[in-house]
Amino acid sequence: MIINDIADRILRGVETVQDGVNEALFEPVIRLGVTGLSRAGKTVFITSLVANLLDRGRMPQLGGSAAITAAYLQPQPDDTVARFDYEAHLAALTAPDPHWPQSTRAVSELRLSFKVQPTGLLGAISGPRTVHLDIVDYPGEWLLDLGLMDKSYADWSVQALADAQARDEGAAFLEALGCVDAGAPHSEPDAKALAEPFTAYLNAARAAGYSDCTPGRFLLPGEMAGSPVLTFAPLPEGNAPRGSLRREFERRFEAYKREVVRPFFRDHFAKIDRQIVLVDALGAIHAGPKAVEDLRRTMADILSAFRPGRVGRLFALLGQKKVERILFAATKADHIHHSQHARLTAIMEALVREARDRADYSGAATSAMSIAALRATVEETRDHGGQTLDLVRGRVADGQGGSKQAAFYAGELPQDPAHILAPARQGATAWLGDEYGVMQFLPAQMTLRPHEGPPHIRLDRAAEFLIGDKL
Ligand SMILES: Nc1nc2c(ncn2[C@@H]2O[C@H](COP(=O)(O)OP(=O)(O)O)[C@@H](O)[C@H]2O)c(=O)[nH]1
Ligand SMILES: [Mg+2]
Repeated sequence: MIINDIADRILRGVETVQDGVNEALFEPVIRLGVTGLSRAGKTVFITSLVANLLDRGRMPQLGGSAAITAAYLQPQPDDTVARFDYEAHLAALTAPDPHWPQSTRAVSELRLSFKVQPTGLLGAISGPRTVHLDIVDYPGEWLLDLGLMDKSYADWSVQALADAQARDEGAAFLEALGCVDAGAPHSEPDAKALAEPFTAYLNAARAAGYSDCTPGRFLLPGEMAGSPVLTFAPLPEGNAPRGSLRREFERRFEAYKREVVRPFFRDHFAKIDRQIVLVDALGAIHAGPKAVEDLRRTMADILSAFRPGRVGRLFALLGQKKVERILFAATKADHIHHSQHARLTAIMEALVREARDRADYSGAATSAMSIAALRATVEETRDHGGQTLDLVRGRVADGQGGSKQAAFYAGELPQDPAHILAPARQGATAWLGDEYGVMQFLPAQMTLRPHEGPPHIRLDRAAEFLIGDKL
């Protein structure tokens, strides 16, 4: 263990020195983390961002883009991380019958390189320089796991059981809990009899719109499915004699932190310079006040993962870059008419402000925006019983394998974000008055002109915030 650690540090040390030299002297590297819970829109975001950085005709707000003379894909620096399958995802979105890309559930990476012609005095004396953008896609579920690092099994159990009690989806797991004596000697069937309903509960809670469903790897197990490190559950306080189920679960919880959370931190999270967190805020609003309240809590958890002091304390040995900018972006803004965008942004801003306060966060610059990585709708205004309604129209599945056009009114977001956030905090179970809908649009058919990427909403502003200063 210790020898491993030292070897690890030496390796990283070497790497860091090299990185440092490369960056200072030759070619700066920006590592952009893209995260969000599953289905938040990471894959679509990266695909459209890359397409729009390669062909910059739709990126007027990316200030530095004027200086970019060329952009191209290159082999990524990390040989053991999956490559983000950009070509396949773009082909899905731009096919004659476009469809959303397949969902992916692990880390992937892509390197985009720019030739940038410096302007002004520097431009006159130096040639173009190269800037690398390494985009790293990782599940938000893993990010939330970082919060487990400073929790003991007992602390985590208290919180996890309270969550299960507060959510309807927790009932079956709590019932199973009543049937097992955790102080009795551990047997694997007993362990499974708890871990299985617990995992099912986490998945159901996630599907119902709850954001905080740790441990995240229970939702996205990959090749660890069925292993002991994913076969445990929270237990109420009680005696834990040697060899008991409680003792074994505690041990597995510690193994989860050591074998799952820590490597993620070291190999991916610690190297990020800039971060975008994609949030399906419209989806949470649609799911109801409890989901919004959960999102509010989760955003504070996410920010505290980036808190410099905290990470320093826990992982001082592992080396951590300072994240300089974090953007919280409400995705899928093409589901609502642009007259509502400012309101959606205001809700995101309120959430971020609260998260900063709650997490007592001072560090990276943070910002909030509403974006659509891929615009799938057009806007339309219709008369409806003497009232004008601002709608969006797009392709939806017709239920027979084909598609048809449908217009949709999502409901009106309140001018004052408090009208969403306050009832959520006060434990309301449904919105008063307006209900908010979400529709599943398919990507629109598109014909791209030369030098233009796919249509989007404010993707250029997002890019400007994240990397504009480095171009
Ligand atoms: N209308 C619209 N839908 C989107 C957009 N981005 C994502 N989606 C929807 O969200 C789903 C999940 O997106 P994906 O990028 O796969 O999410 P990931 O799990 O975070 O990688 C897609 O299949 C689309 O249905 C967008 O910009 N506009
Ligand atoms: Mg994905």
